[in-house]
Amino acid sequence: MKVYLNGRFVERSKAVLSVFDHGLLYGDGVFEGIRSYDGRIFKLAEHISRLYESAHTIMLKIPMSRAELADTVKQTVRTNKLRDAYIRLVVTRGEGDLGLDPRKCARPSVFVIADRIELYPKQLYAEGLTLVTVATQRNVPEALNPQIKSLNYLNNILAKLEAINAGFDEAILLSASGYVTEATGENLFIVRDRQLLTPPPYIGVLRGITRATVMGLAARQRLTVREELLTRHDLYNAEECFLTGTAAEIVPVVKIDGREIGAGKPGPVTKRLQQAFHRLTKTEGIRY
Ligand code: PXG
Repeated sequence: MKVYLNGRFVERSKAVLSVFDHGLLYGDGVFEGIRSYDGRIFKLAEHISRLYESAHTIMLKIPMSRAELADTVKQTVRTNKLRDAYIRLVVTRGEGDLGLDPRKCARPSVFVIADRIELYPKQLYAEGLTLVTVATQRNVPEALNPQIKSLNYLNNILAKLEAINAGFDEAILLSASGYVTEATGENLFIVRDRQLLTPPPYIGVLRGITRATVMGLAARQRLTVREELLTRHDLYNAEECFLTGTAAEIVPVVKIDGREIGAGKPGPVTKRLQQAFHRLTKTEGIRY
């Protein structure tokens, strides 16, 4: 495997950063997770834009243009001869001294990894997930806005640990006032009366690229799509529920906190959206 690192392609074992990199010392950096399907990178422009937005907010200047970065991503997948890939794009503050002042870091580090995707077991998509709401609350936007896709994912990891300790694969995080936000790396949707509902970004969820894609597909299937505050009660009494994310795609959810959702198996709306999503991934992406 060859990794792009600061202007060069290097072997995996040589793809190393300094222990003084503030990405490591402070989680000071931003990232994107992208996928390619059958030789096409899905939503590349959207991922690049979101990376630049995250970087802009933390005042991190990415040392290359958007076009150069997009080309680098394509080249990384090509170099590794992958047609179906999971791509990790990371920009860190770079090497500095001890002390969190970002001005001490001379230049950001940029790296791109393209690897095989580890698909979740097929069974999971066929049978659906069992989720649990956890005590760890989602970061409040006023403290650390979830729109910043930063290297600080401890909020999500703490929630994931809680779910694992309780014997579940995935967690649902609530806001400080108890509204539903999202899973640890996926957005959440429910179906009710031909309506597709998902929490609004201001409650503290990432505006997922898969989320936006699914909202578009749903509108084309003449479902009403709305961003709405959701409670746990709303989840328990939904007809269907699913999660969306670059890695997970669309995963049905069949049980939450011991309550069966709908018929307790993946529902028709979820299945139709999964089909439409898979068609789109095969036709829409940027060739490389
Ligand atoms: N919420 C959070 C908190 C995320 O981190 C999503 C929702 C879904 O967004 P997209 O744009 O992917 O539809 C994410 C995405 C990983 C990994 O390696 C995590 C994400 C994406 C890719 C990989 O765990 N998070």
